[in-house]
Formats: sequence, C-alpha cells, structure tokens
Amino acid sequence: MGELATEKHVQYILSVEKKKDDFQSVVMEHLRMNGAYWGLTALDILGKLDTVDADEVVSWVMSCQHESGGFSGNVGHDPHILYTLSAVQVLALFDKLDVLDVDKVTNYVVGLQNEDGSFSGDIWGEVDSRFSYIAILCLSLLHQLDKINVEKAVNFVVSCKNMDGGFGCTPGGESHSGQIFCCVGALALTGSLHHVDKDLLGWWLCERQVKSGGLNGRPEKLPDVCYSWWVLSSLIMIDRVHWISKEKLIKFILDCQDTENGGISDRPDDAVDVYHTYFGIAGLSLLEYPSLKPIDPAYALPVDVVNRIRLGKRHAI
Ligand code: GRG
Ligand code: ZN
Repeated sequence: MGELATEKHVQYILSVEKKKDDFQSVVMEHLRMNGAYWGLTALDILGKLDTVDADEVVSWVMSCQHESGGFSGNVGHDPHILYTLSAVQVLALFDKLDVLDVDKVTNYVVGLQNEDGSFSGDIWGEVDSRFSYIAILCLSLLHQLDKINVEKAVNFVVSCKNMDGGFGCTPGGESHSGQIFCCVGALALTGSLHHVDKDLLGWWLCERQVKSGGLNGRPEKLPDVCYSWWVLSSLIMIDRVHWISKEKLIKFILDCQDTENGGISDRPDDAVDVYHTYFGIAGLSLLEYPSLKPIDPAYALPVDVVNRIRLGKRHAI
C-alpha cells in the first residue's frame, strides 16, 4: 500500500488557493469561502497552516461579511449560513475569532430559526437539517448556543429521523450519509445523542463500506472519498467505528491520491479537487493515520483548535 503524499498535497492545496482564474476557480467562485475552509483545514491537519499568510486570509474573510452579519461565498455575493459557518471556522483555525462582532453574527444565525425549530439557509427560506447543524456549530464556536431555542432545534432534527435509523434533509426525506452527519453532529453538540438508536444507525452506516474498502452515501451507490468523512465521523460520534474495516478504508483513500501532482479524487483515477482532498485527509485523521493532527468529528476542526475555544470559554466565566 502506498503512503500519504503529504508534501504533494500541501503544494496542490497552496496552488489551488492561489490560482484565481483557472476552470476550477471559476466554477468555485461563489463558494470560495467553503473552499478556503476545506483547503486550510486540510493544511492544518497536515501541520502546514503556517505556510499561509493569516492576515491576508482574515481580511478577505471579513470583506465577505454583510450588514446582516452573515457571510457570502466571495466578495460581492449574497450571504448564506453555509458560508457563515466556513468563515467562523477559518477564523477559528487562525485563532482570530476576536475580530468578529459576535452579536452581529449571532443575530444573523438566530434570525434564521423558524417557529418549528428548523433553520433556513438564508432570507429565501430553504429549510434543511444541514442548516440546523450549521447554526448549532456556528453558535457553539461563538459560545452563543443559548441564544436560540435549542429544545425546538433538537426536536426538528429528531423529526428528520427515519425507520432505518438514519436521517434526511427534512421530515420524511430519504436517509443520506451527509444528512446523517449533520443530524448526529447537531445532536452531539447539544448533548442529545440519546435520541439516536446507535445500533440501528451503526448497522446502516457500516453497510456503506463496499468491497474496495470505500464508503458510499446510500445503498446501491458508488463509493466516494468524501463519505470517509460523512460516514466515519457519524460512526465515531455513536461509538460504532469498529464496525467497519479501518485498514481497507485507509487503502481506498490512499488509492485516490494523485501521487504525481498532489490532491485526492472521489474514486481512484478520477480528477482531484480540493473538496475530496480535504475529506480524504480528514478521514485519514479520523482513522488515526500517522503524523496527522486529530480532527474532532462534531466540530469538523482540529482537536487543538476546539480545545482552545473550549478553554477560552472557561476563562471568560
Ligand atoms: C463543517 C464538514 C462541515 C460541513 C458543513 C454543508 C454541510 C455542513 C454538510 C453537507 C452534508 C451533505 C448533504 C453531504 C453530502 C454531499 C454529497 C456528496 C452529496 C451527493 O449526493 P448524491 O445523491 O450522490 O449526488 P451519491 O453519492 O448519493 O450518489
Ligand atoms: Zn464526494
């Protein structure tokens, strides 16, 4: 089995962060904030965040904030809760949360909670359990979770639970590993994991491992490196990670590397991108691959960053 081509991946991520006008950058323009979170978190897990100019990143992030308090995917675009979380996470990576007007960001997120406890993604009102997780994580990072109705938020997430133990994007929606990560994460962050049937969900999740060792997102679908994050982090949060073969999954992720030019793809021999590079490296971190910083499965940030934030709260009290 090959090894993780750490140095190549660092070079690949740095080159993507710099290139502003190639094809991938053009299609990614509107979600550059998410891209920044993926690339920078991957660099941090690899122990190479110091190769980036923190001030430059922080000032670009802040130039994406709107009057409403929310952040957009890039300068001049519309704000959305998806980009607001990425902005907060990037600032957390650099230990720069203090540049934020916390009340302003908090008010933006609080304003997106609906009467039934669910969250809309932006002013247009789309509701999805992804946004519940994002709102809860964002406010947890800012120590402002008490500003929303947590009980109602949890009830909405629980209402997205299905007979198979999984979760969908809204009540009645088909179980999908991505939504399961969001719902389990939201329940973990609010101390509500007792709502999960761990054996039933663990069974559904471990069945996502296919012959090649990779994980798929739903029954009958192809394996994809990003599910090494969505499925694996969920299994860890419910203490059932020993139900899959870690060795086989490590091999699948390593087989998806471009060992010549760096980067990781969704499946072996496909084209690499920064999204799958991040989730491949984050998956390996969850699998305790050597020399990688451990990542927290619920916060989706390196454990040392999460500890720094938790410690900050204790000092504030
Ligand atoms: C902080 C890590 C982090 C996330 C923020 C945006 C978000 C919260 C979570 C997204 C969860 C999600 C729905 C992930 C799934 C993404 C994905 C690969 C969707 C593809 O779905 P299909 O149906 O593909 O196109 P399959 O694999 O089912 O064929
Ligand atoms: Zn994918």
